Amino acid sequence: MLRSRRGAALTLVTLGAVLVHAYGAAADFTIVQKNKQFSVPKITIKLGDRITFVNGDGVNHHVFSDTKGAEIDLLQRPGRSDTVRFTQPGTVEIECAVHPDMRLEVQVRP
Ligand SMILES: [Cu+2]
Repeated sequence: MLRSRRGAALTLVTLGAVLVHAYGAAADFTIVQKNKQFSVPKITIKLGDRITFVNGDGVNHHVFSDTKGAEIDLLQRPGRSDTVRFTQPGTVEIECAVHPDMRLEVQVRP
């Protein structure tokens, strides 16, 4: 009995360590939409990191991604911010449905 309980506890600790390894060091980044552009054209992050998209313009933006498995759909009035966590490694192409010239490439490293 004691042995199985200890085994269960060890499993929990191991699971916790795996989760901490996956997301514990997650970083937060901010991308601002200003003058109808993303603040950078390209950003490299790690799996589990978050990006907060801030509409710093006086017009609406409709930030979206059709990248499979990493779809985003953010309709943003001026001043609005939304945070997205990236949980799939690879390249995520982000655009604005209102302004076709707005493009952002997010590289998510495993
Ligand atoms: Cu826009």
